[in-house]
Amino acid sequence: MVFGRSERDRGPAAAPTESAAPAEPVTLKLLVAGGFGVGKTTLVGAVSEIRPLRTEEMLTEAGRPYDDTAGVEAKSTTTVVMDFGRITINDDLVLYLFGTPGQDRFWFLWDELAQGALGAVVLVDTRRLGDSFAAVDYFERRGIPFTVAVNCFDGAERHPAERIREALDLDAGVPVMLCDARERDSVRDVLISVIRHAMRAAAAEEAATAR
Ligand SMILES: Nc1nc2c(ncn2[C@@H]2O[C@H](COP(=O)(O)OP(=O)(O)O)[C@@H](O)[C@H]2O)c(=O)[nH]1
Ligand SMILES: [Mg+2]
Repeated sequence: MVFGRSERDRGPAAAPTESAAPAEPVTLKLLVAGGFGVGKTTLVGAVSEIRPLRTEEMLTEAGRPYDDTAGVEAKSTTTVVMDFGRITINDDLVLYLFGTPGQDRFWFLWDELAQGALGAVVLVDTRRLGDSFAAVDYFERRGIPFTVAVNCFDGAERHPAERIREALDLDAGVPVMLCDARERDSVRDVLISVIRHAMRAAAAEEAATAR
């Protein structure tokens, strides 16, 4: 897949430290993952400057046995392939967001989406925490840096970030934030956290290999 970085021909996962042509912003790719109905499509839509490209389909009767809508009764569409959006952080940095499909039967698409990604957001809903285990596991296994963002749904009990960290058995370095996937500034903070975390992880890796 070639998005954003295609014109520059700088290869996948262009690091922000690489010198880009003057006045050309660096483009980075981030993934947005998490369980079904956790707010991925909402998050991408809240920050995207372009009309988010969505491949939503009405949940069909045929899909019902597979699409676990328990607890998300209001949800009538599902993202079949992915959400796609863009946000300009500043003159030097543009992010492309890819929302991963939430349903288990689309796991085969993840490896394709993950190519060249700098990092990821794992969105969680505290009422259905287990639904995001698979996403945490996926990024841990592949060494892709991620921030866990708790989407604070109305009516959901608020838990301190440390409780979420314990429940998801996260490494101490993984940032955990509370957010509102509908709010642009809130989502922006989460995305900046992913970038900072990914840069720290890259620096730590570099230091380790230099030893
Ligand atoms: N109250 C509230 N509702 C939300 C929030 N984020 C998403 N929703 C709603 O939850 C439902 C599922 O969100 P969606 O973005 O489609 O989830 P996805 O399956 O992860 O893409 C939709 O009806 C959203 O409007 C939030 O932060 N607060
Ligand atoms: Mg969706």
